[in-house]
Amino acid sequence: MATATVTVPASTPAAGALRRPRSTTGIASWFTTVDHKKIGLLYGMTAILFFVIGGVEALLIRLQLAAPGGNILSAQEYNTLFTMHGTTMVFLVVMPTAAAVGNYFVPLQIGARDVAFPRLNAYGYWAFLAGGLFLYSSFFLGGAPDGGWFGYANLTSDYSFGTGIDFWIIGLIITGIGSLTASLNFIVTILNMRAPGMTFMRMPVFTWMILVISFLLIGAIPVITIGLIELFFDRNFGTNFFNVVKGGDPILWQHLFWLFGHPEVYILILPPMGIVSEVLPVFARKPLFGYSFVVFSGVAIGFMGWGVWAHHMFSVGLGPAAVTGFTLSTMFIAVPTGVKIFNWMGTLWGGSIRFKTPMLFAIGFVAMFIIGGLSGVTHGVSPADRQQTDTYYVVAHFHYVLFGGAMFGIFSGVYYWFPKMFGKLLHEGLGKLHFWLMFVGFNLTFGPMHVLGLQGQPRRTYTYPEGMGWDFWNLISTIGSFTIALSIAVFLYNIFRTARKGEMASDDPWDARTLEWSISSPPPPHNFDRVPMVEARDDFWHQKYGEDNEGRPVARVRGGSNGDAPGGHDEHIHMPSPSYWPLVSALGLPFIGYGLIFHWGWLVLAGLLVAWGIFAWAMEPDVEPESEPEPELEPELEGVE
Ligand code: HEM
Ligand SMILES: [Cu+2]
Repeated sequence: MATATVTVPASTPAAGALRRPRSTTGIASWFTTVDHKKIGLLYGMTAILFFVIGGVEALLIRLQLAAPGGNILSAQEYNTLFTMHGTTMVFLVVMPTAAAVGNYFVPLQIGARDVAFPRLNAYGYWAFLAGGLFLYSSFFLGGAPDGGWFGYANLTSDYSFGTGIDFWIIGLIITGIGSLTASLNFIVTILNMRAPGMTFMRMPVFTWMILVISFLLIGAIPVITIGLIELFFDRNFGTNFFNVVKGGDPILWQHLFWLFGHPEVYILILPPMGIVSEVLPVFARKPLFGYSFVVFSGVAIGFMGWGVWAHHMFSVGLGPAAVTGFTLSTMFIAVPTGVKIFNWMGTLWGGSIRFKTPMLFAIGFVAMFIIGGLSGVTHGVSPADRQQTDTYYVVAHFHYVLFGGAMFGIFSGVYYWFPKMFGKLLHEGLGKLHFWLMFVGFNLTFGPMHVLGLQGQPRRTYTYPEGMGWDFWNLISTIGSFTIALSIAVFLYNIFRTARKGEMASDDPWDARTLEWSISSPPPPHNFDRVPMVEARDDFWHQKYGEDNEGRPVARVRGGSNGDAPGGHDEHIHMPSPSYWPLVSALGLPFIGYGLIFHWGWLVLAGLLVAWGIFAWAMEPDVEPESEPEPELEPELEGVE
């Protein structure tokens, strides 16, 4: 096997810059990695941790509401818990999960060796982690935020005390920096680093959805960041953006938040929709029905999602013209969503379906999302929304789309891609147990909330009196939430058991369709020994199967995966090198935050720290990681590290 030759750029390290770490193995390598696969795993593990934390917060809320007159939590504790639960699930679980799966699989799906900006990619992860830890440090530094996940001003400006809301503001700004850098990376990678022949209309749907949400993030994060900065100024520097007494306008905050917030819900749901569009064809053994319709309805949702934000404000008095306009735009956006659902049904229709765990979660996604979508349409009818807004009917709606939708889709992806990432299959029996416990638990938790909401139970209210007729369904809902918890325990046990004694997986255990299955499980650090030449949509499927006269797949004779591919290795394989500086630079962000909230000294220190990291990052030389075969260097370069 020919060894790859690698040229080392003739730059010499700047004085004072740390020599770049070379090792890509061992614990330390996780802090310096710029490998998209490892960064994907870091995002994934962190998101699972925050999911468990957000889940425990939800269980405490449900315990408090299990019966009238609950006294497990005080009103203040209850406010803090639903604020942290909602904020955690949205910003620290569902959003980073898209970054996790996107980081690991987008380069593999388009035939690339890494993302366009590997160090910026690492920086994005560390900024996300720094923002999450910063937010949670508020529990130990004066109290966590209590103003709800959408932090309406003036509640969060004039009527909230302590520093909790400041932590919420700065924490979201820091995670926002992480989201922006990740999005920039995805856009440049997907537009510039596709393998030859990987045209846009051959790109897997999941990669398409990551492209759409990356543009949504580039548009939406600045909007919320402006609002957050204005809110911080109102709280700390005496400005009056939202102070109506001084000529400000609290409704401005709502416009800013939901102009971000509604595209945000598509940022949450489009990646799981992309995952489901990958899983359904594989387990129905049929190509995705209406591929281009699924892709372009996602793009359409990306555009239309900017025109509906005020449907969250039907009750604030925008006036009949505005309310009518947003009612219509909200109805219209149901159309591209519906198109996707019918195309998924079309994919299942007539397929030879294998009910493996990834497929169960994908079908669960479609079913639960339809329920969430339909209640969403009822919210769009503005007079009806007057009855529904701020009640448990709304809580039911967004859990059907964000849990029944997003989380079910995410779990489908975990069971589907786990063997590719780790070379082992999650236990199928435990997977099915996880699915059914979660499916039943989920519907027991959130189904009754539709009834409670229409019976008038308000959200965000820490207790309720007897005699309201809400007791039975609240108890059922709480039992349901603990059933969900049990299902998650089964899932975590499955991971633990598989790590210890799981069944080994082949490179293509599901007989799948896309490029990531054409290489080994787990993939080598450089992904592809030879950059693939793509000739069709579902290229890997067409590498494996031709068609007989009736269009039925006929297996082709092929070599093994990757290394056995005809033609072996590419001559030259350049891989990005590990670096400390993304971590160091990101670490400075929370210090700035603490400096702003408590003391100016901190700010100076943190500023220095950040500045230093970026300088060294820019100046550090480009060297090859240790894992690469030793290059035959040109003699005159000997001894230059
Ligand atoms: C693990 C199971 C879960 C349970 C039992 C649960 C339960 C609840 C409950 C009872 C509330 C309402 C609190 C109130 O208004 O009084 C709530 C709020 C919320 N939940 Fe969940 N939830 C779960 C998972 C999720 C997931 C996966 C998401 C996904 C993004 C999510 C997002 C939210 C949001 C955004 C709020 C609104 C918080 C606020 O009002 O500020 N939840 N949850
Ligand atoms: Cu909305």
